[in-house]
Amino acid sequence: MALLQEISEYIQQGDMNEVSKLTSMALQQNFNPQEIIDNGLIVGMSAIGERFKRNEVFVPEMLIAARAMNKALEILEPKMVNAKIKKTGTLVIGTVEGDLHDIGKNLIGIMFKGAGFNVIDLGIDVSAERFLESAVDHKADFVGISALLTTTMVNMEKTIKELRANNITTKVLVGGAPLTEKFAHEIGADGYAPDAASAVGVAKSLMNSR
Ligand code: B1M
Repeated sequence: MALLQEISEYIQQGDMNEVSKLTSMALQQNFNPQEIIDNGLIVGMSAIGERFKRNEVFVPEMLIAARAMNKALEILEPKMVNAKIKKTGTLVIGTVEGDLHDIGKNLIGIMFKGAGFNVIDLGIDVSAERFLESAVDHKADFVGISALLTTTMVNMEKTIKELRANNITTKVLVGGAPLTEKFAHEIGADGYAPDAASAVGVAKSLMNSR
């Protein structure tokens, strides 16, 4: 079986040890980290999501798959981040209140670190007040908010309102599978990125438009 396909299979089985071993092996075989993420890890996560929808697997299986993917990202991160790049700005990022999904948010964080940003990761289930506090404390250039549920994406607007009510003009970038550009615009976000590959580009174009 091809290596990336094998990674996807072990993600679905939630086998963290095999996923870690094969991810390291793929790096040794000169696979590009992005290729490992897109064609191995994310393929596996999407497959488990589909199986969840069909009631073939349940929350615990999704949880162990996520744990395996986060472990693989830890292995890939040093290859994607060049510590010598001059710092270009600060991003405060978190998953919105009520939402526990962190893989997409972690990937966005890695991409921003890779592009030379200082990244403050507030984790999951982050309240509007915590986003505000951290944006002020770190003089953030960007606040990044991630949501994976249709039931939690509405909480993004609450965060943006909290920032604006306190006269924080920091650019807000939103993303996550259920979002659309139209929704992002409606809730007052400055930018929307559909995936990790485009998020840094969106942020940079917002910086240039200041
Ligand atoms: Co959940 N879950 N989950 N889950 N889960 C989904 C999201 C779901 C689509 C599964 C399904 O039904 N097919 C569904 C949501 C349906 C909906 O609302 N539209 C769902 C559900 C229903 C639930 C629960 C309600 C299940 C339950 O309890 N009955 C529950 C909710 C808990 C909560 O959050 N309050 C739940 C729980 C969980 C686990 C905790 C078990 C686990 C998460 C663990 C973790 O993250 N550490 C989990 C998982 C793993 C998934 C799936 C399988 C995988 C998510 C993932 O990591 N994808 C997911 C199905 C799927 O996605 N196909 C599913 C890989 C990741 C790289 O992609 O996060 O989309 P993603 O990130 C992308 C883009 O969205 C974008 O870039 C990223 C990289 O390209 N992006 C941004 C993300 N954030 C961004 C921010 C940006 C810009 C771009 O700017 C700031």
